[in-house]
Order: sequence, then structure tokens, then C-alpha cells
Amino acid sequence: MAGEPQDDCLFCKIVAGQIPATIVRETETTVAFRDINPQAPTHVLVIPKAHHRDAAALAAAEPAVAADVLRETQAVAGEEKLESYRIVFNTGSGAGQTVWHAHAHVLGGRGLEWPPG
Ligand code: IU
Repeated sequence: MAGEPQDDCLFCKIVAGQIPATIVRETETTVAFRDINPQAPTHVLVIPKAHHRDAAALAAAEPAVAADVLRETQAVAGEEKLESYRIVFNTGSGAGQTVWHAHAHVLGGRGLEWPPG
């Protein structure tokens, strides 16, 4: 069921504390942790605790939690003292999504090209 933890989801396991992650922030509805394969000096993922397969599904099912995720990206950027940064929601395999639990990438600490690859 949408929102329920999934046994085969690595990010649900991070939320449950079953696999390790370097957590930088946590709220009632979200967790932020450092990406295991950082693509920039700051690369933090902000996820909803509830399981939704991507950002679109999250926004449709729980718009208030989607707003919480967005608010947390700003909190991360502030804590990391990022003047410029990028928020990315890869949505769908063609866009590079590999983990099917909604997540925002917060990337910063270096120059970022546009358009992205
Ligand atoms: P993507 O947008 O679905 O491609 O992003 C998934 C990210 O999750 C990717 O950057 C991975 O490095 C990251 N990640 C992680 O930080 N910890 C994990 O245990 C796993 C993936 I699996």
C-alpha cells in the first residue's frame, strides 16, 4: 500500500535504522542523509519516511509531506552553507532514477553545469 514500508526498499530500511546511513537531519516525516556515492562536495538525499515510488507519487498522495521534503532541502542547504545548489528529483529510469523511494538530491559546493547530463 502507498506510504507503507516496503521490505525490498533500501531507503525504507534506512528510515527504520536497519541499514547504516550518515543522517544529517530528521523530522517527523523526513530523513536527510549523505549520499553514499557523492557527486559534489555536498550531496545529501532528503526522503519522506513514508514509501512512495517517486516524487510525483509522493506529491499526489501526500502533498504536505512533499512540502516537508522541499522545506528540508532548504534546511540542508542552509546547514551546509550553500550559496548555490541544485535540487534534483530523478523521476523514472530514463532520468536516472535507481531507487524507487522518492528522494530529493541536494547538490552543492562546486560549480554545476546546465543543462545537466
Ligand atoms: P537516483 O536518483 O535514484 O539515481 O538516486 C539514488 C541515490 O541513492 C544515488 O545517488 C545513490 O548513490 C544513493 N544511495 C545511497 O546514498 N545509499 C544507498 O544505500 C543506496 C543508494 I542503494
